[in-house]
Amino acid sequence: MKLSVIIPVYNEAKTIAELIKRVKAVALQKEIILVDDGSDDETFAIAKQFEGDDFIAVQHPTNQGKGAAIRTALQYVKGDLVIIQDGDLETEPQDYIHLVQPIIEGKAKVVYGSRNLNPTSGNRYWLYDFGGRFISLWTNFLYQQNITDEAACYKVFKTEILKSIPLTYNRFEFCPEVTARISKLGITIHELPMHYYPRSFSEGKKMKWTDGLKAFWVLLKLRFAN
Ligand SMILES: Nc1nc2c(ncn2[C@@H]2O[C@H](COP(=O)(O)OP(=O)(O)OP(=O)(O)O)[C@@H](O)[C@H]2O)c(=O)[nH]1
Ligand SMILES: [Mg+2]
Repeated sequence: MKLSVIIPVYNEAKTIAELIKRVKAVALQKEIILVDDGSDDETFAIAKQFEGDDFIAVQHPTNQGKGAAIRTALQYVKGDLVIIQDGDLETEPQDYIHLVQPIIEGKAKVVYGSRNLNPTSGNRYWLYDFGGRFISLWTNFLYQQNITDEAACYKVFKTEILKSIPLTYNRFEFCPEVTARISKLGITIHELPMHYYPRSFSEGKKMKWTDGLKAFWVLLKLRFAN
């Protein structure tokens, strides 16, 4: 099975070269699709240098958001499975190898990484940690899932499933939207531990606490509407 790694990225010039090297080093059959989302820094120029058979980098002329970048990337996907990879160094791409296993073995259709199932995960800002756990409980309550980390970046899908659901939100609402729509298909989300090395705002973190409020609302809204 071939894995398509989608990297939606915005202003990550400091980390993107190292991240691409780490992703390329993962010993799986794969292709990498990077979408630069109108960065103001050198991210796209750096990414372009890695282009080759297994790697393409495309660019949005203006910043549209993570969800919009993932939608653009999906048009290029040719693999059987898709994983979302952030453009920073907070995660460990070698985790792909165990995250894809339940799908390859036919035991799951969707697998999420969980920072909370990994006791060695680094410490996050408490508000983000608490907010993330709360959003996971909210997901379980609304959608009868049993997950611990709804907002984790590593989400693996069978390509046909991800392509079959509408993705309508442009920004960080991608996570709650995809969780809600997958759940509404009756699919159980399988979770496995993932590594996490959190960065600070001064190191480039971009999510705001208000993105947590948006996630709360999107999960509620999509439970009852389309
Ligand atoms: N395409 C796109 N990606 C973005 C945008 N803003 C942030 N990103 C990317 O989204 C990813 C996640 O952003 P972060 O700020 O690191 O969020 P995070 O710290 O991983 O979030 P938590 O740890 O879950 O709180 C990074 O790879 C960013 O480059 C954007 O406007 N467009
Ligand atoms: Mg991050």
